[in-house]
Amino acid sequence: MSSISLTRFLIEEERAGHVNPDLRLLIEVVARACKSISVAVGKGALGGVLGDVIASGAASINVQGEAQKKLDVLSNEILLEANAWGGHLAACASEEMDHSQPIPDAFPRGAYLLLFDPLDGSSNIDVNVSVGTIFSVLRCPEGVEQAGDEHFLQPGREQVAAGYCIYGPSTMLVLTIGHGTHAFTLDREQGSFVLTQKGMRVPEETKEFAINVSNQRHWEAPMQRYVSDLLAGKEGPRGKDFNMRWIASMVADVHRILTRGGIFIYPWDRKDPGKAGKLRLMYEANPMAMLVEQAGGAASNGRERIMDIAPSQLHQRVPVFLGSKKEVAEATRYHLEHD
Ligand code: AHM
Ligand code: MG
Repeated sequence: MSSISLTRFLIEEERAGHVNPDLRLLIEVVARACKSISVAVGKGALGGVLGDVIASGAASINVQGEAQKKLDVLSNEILLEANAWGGHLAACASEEMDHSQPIPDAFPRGAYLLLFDPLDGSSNIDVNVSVGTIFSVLRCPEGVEQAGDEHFLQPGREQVAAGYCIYGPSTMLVLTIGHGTHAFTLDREQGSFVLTQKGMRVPEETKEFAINVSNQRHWEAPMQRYVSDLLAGKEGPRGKDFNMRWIASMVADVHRILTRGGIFIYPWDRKDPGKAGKLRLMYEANPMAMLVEQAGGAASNGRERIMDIAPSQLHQRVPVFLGSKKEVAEATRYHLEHD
């Protein structure tokens, strides 16, 4: 059978009533922007894009309090520029920008809101390890003339599409429009994404976990107990040995989990209690939660379903437990039993 491009896949989904032309166009534009980011990432040192952004002799710090990489800024610009003129969006919000940005007056405004982490895992860029772009699409509430931050504050279950693009040995786009999670691989010669896995499934059980264990002393009690039971292996209460992986690029860790199962955890920790963990609800946790749930997995903050959390701030942080359904339920049980 001939290969199925992203364009053909989306047109067939439109015929099936799963997507409308505006959302289809939006996804195509995001995919096109990801191809440009993939080219920039792929050039590495030859493109002069590695390292931090330096302004007035010091590293430039973003709204998250983190040093910005040149590729963070470039990827953000690529996504904003690509999405400005299509007429399908009302506004964009990004990990790299303090506030959401409405579509410029020069262009027509559409019905959707786009959120993105333009280059997730960017601490890995300079060491040539996989990074990625994460995105989430919401509907702009009806009757809103000029969308602002408050219009983005919708629970994750309201997402109409979510995905990521991983820039690894191959570039892959993993997408959901609420009818399964599907993977496309970039054919670099043709310049198009080709469907390579329809209906990804996360195995319900796992023997693999992903966590930055260097933070262990800062975790709360049920988290300490959960991980020490995993580490106890066959001899412990879990009765089996677990393996551990941590890439420190959420996109790459989640991609592994969508491919072969596992649990990914970035828990709440005491280091910075006000921040509730490191990862951001709106453009990291929610889109990954939708992708994982659509593949038969689960996503929790340790107590409740991530996609049921009502956000109060655009850059809000949240503890994240996602992946194999039974293991996420197990980690959640440790927390609920403790409360
Ligand atoms: P970023 O969006 O600034 O790149 O931060 C998010 C990343 C995730 O991709 C990854 O899971 C996590 O930070 C790694 O954190 P740590 O450095 O604590 O291992
Ligand atoms: Mg990120």
